[in-house]
Amino acid sequence: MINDEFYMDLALQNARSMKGQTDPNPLVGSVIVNDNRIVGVGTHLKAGEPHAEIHALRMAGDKAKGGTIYVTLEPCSHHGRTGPCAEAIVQAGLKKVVIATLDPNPIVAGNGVKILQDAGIEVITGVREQESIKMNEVFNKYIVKKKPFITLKAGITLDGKVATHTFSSKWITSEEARADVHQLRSENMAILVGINTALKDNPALTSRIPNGRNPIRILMDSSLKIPLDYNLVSDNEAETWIFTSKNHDFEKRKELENRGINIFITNSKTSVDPNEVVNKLGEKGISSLIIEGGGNINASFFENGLIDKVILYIAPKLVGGKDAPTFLEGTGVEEMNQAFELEDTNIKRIGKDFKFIGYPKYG
Ligand code: AOF
Ligand code: ZN
Repeated sequence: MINDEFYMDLALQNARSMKGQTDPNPLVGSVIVNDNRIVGVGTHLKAGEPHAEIHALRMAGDKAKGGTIYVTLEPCSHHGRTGPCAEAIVQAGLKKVVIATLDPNPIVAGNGVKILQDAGIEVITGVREQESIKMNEVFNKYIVKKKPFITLKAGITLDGKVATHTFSSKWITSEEARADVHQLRSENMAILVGINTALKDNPALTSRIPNGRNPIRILMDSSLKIPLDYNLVSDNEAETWIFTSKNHDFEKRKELENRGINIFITNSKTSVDPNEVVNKLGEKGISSLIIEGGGNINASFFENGLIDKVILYIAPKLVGGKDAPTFLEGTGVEEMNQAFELEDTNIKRIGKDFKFIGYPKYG
């Protein structure tokens, strides 16, 4: 049936297909309907470019007048890199605006709706609200906290291992699951590993799929142990930023900087505090980050309450061995009732493997 949900679904679907190319801006879609006909469709494509509503209004031209516009996010009210969409909607003579969810951006948050209502336009909010909120989980966190939305990703066996006791790890999951990981990388602005993983695997951390976008590679390396011929610092495939401690190797730092590697010196003399890394990335405009680090890095992000989402690719394999590394190490919690619980969970088959998604519940 053609109803508000039908048009909002269309706007949501268009918005979703831009995943990975609008950040740090949100995914936003818009549809204009007049006399039961779609007269304009618009989707936000890239930060700095016109917002979804503007594309739709341009397509509709005169046919927007007296019509209804569907938008997955409250039209903006501010003069940013582009003009306020709420005013453009008023000017175009729309009669009704249907919104999925309000914009959490503090400079908009309800002001867009106010502009529309003050101009006498009928405004309906909450159509497909949960879908829109979920679609913009990254933006919703970043715009309020100015910190990246952090996804912990690991490919594991059924017994939670990331390698055998001899450290053999290629490959745990199937090709299909690995392709999905490359998609995930291209949807995130940055990807982080610790020096132990870098030394063990010499990863490139690039997105090897057609049209894949490489995230910025973040390495936590307190003494700058990364060998100069390793991929992260020699392949020039993507930017690499290294977070180190005050007591790093100064000569090595110069060599790395000469190669265009960005070095951030954190406050500790011996280690790198994940909180400092995350705060700095937020300041630098990084809205999404995947952690693909070994068990200790993963544990330290978890223990600091920094993980927003967990994605596990689980291969139906068992390797056993008490010394085989798992994806979450550190000391671990003491009592079962202190376990990190995941909620809003979902699991689906992907090739021979399973993709598990869950959101840690803190506190
Ligand atoms: C909309 N429609 O399609 C988008 C919106 O830097 P600017 O000017 O692009 O502004 C970015 C902010 O505008 C962003 O943080 C969010 O609040 C809103 N994004 N709003 O009405 C859109 N992309
Ligand atoms: Zn706008």
